[in-house]
Amino acid sequence: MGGNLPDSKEGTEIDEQQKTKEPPLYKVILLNDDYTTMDFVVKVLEDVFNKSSNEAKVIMLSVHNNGSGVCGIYIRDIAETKVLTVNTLAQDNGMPLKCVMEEVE
Ligand code: TYC
Repeated sequence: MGGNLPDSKEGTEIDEQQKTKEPPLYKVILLNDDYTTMDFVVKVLEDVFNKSSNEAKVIMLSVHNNGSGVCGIYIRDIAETKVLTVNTLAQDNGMPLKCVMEEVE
């Protein structure tokens, strides 16, 4: 394997690159709406994304002012669980809050 490529020795550079390749990462994004309360969004950021009270308020206000905002970056399984947790919490509490994920470029 990898024998005919110039400047590579079998079992060295190319194999190492394949072995150490990082998994894809996903941004978890909160979307703004007109009805979810600010307190609910802050609590979600604290409880689901482990943000401090201050960080949670800054992120919530950024989403409120800009339409969306990144709450964290995770491997796919973790990102999917965060999105499901937020959307389920929102539904259970009668809030229209939506959370989505997007692969990091
Ligand atoms: N815009 C909402 C309000 O004025 C607050 C809000 C912030 C809603 C962030 C969703 O992701 C959100 N009550």
